[in-house]
Amino acid sequence: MAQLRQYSFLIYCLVALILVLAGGCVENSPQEVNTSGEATVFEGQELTPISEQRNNAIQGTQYIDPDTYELRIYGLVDNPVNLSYDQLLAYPSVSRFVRMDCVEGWGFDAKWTGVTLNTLFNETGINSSATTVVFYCTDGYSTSLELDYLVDNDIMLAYKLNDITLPADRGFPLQLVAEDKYGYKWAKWITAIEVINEPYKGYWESVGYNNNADVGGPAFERK
Ligand SMILES: Nc1nc2c(c(=O)[nH]1)N[C@H]1C(S)=C(S)[C@@H](COP(=O)(O)O)O[C@H]1N2
Ligand SMILES: [Mo]
Repeated sequence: MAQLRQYSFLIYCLVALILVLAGGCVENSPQEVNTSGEATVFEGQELTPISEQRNNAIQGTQYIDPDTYELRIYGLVDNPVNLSYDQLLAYPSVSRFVRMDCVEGWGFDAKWTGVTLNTLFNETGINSSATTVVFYCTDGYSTSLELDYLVDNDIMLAYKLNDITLPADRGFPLQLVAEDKYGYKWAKWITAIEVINEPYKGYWESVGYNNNADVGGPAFERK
């Protein structure tokens, strides 16, 4: 009888120990955010604080009302769509550590959260003749990328930066996270996405910037 009591006491101790250890594990994960709730580390990599990230815009900051905002996807698709801000947020989200490099030589490391174009293209369907995707923005800016690049790299439209809702000067509601491409492919304040079947030169590309825009590659198109 005494032996049985001893035995159950041992089990009790073991369970208590497991609970304490499990609790410790949860508490062990550090608070990797700053005072404004901004993420400072993601996947073990240090993030540039938003306050230290530069920005660039041809016409200054655009202010978009999320209540009336619509993202239109049209062109060589089976079902054109108009998506509200809330609809965009309702899709499954992805988060990634991605560095942005402007062709002028500055850049920053950030955590980006958003919806992938593949998720949206899954909804619209894509015509088999499509080759190119054009992004149009409220400031008159535009740029394009090859469909294969966007699909193969599962490129996202970000609505959060370092866990913070994308600030107005950074492209609210959406900035394209064009991984491994120069900053001028990272369209901000996107309101329309057109799928076409020929090359397209955007704002900077039409004055000579390389339409390929691979980071590390030539900044200008060869004459
Ligand atoms: N709509 C719009 N998107 C834009 C631009 C712009 O002027 N208008 N500038 C581009 C350039 S040249 C760069 S380097 C990046 C800078 O992004 P950031 O302001 O978020 O740092 O935005 C790109 N996207
Ligand atoms: Mo840029």
